[in-house]
Amino acid sequence: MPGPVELAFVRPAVLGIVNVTPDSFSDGGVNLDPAAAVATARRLLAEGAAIVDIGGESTRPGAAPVSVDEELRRVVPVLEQLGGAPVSIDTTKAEVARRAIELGAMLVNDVTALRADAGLVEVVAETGAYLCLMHMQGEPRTMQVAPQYDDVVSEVVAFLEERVAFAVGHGVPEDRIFLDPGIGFGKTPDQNLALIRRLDALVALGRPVLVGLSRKSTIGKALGDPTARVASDAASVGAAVAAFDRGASIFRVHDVRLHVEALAAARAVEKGMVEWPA
Ligand code: HH2
Repeated sequence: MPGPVELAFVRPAVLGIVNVTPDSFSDGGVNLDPAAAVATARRLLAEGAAIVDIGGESTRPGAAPVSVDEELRRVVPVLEQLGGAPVSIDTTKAEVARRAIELGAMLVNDVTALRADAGLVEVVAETGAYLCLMHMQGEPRTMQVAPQYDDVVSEVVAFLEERVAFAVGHGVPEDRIFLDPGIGFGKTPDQNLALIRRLDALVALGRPVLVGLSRKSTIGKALGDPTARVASDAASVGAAVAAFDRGASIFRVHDVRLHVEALAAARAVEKGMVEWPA
C-alpha cells in the first residue's frame, strides 16, 4: 500500500459512494446489481474520485443488520470486477474486510471504529490497509431515538482519540488512520452542525479528517424543512466546502463531479493561486 494517508489521499480528496444494498437512504437499490455497481464505481472514478467506497450493508437509521454471507454475496462480484481500481470497503466485519482486501481494497471504512468485530483490527494491522475510524453513538437500528451528549464535540474527540490508541496498540500504524465525526450517527441536526463548525477540534488530533455530509437529512433540514429526509446535492456541496474550510481532507459523496469542482475552487481560494497539473 502507498505511504501515509496524507500522501495517498491529497486534500481535498473525494471518496465516491457505491452502496450495493436494497435499502440505503439515498441510493438504495440503484446499485444492487453488480454490473450497475461496477459501472457506477467506474463513472465516479472517471469523474475524479480518489477512491470508491463499496458497501453491502446499509447503516441508515433503523436499518436491519445483514449476515456475513449476504454481505459477501453483494460486494464480492463488484470487487472482483473492479480489480486494480482504488477501492474502500464499508464494512464492520473482519471476514468481509479480509476478502475485500484480498480482492484489492486498500481502505477499511468501519462505522463502528473497530467495536463490532474483535477480529477486524488484526485484519487491518496484518494487511497494512488504510483505516477510517468513525464516531457513532448507539447502533444504526436505534441511534436516532434520543442522542445524548453533555458536549458533543469534546465527547467525539475523546472517543476518536481512544479508538486511535486502540488501533495503534493493536499494530495499525498511526499514519494509516483517518478520523470521521460520523455525521448523522446518533446525533441531532444541531449536534451534527456543531461538529462541522468545530471540526478544528478533530483536525487538532493530527490525523486527516473524513466527512460524510452528502445528502444527509441534517443538511436538508438546514434549508428550512424540518421534515427533510435527504439533502440536495447543491446543499451537500455547500456543507462540504464549509467542512473543507475547517480542515476536512476527505469527502464521502454521492455526486463526485460537483464535489470535485467545488472543492478544487475552494482549494484554489485557500492557496490564493491556481495549481497547474504537472
Ligand atoms: N455515512 C454512511 C455510511 N458510511 N462511512 C463514513 N466513514 N462516514 C459516513 O458519514 C458514512 C459512512 C451513510 O450514508 P450512505 O452510505 O449513503 O447510506 P447507507 O448507510 O444507508 O448505505
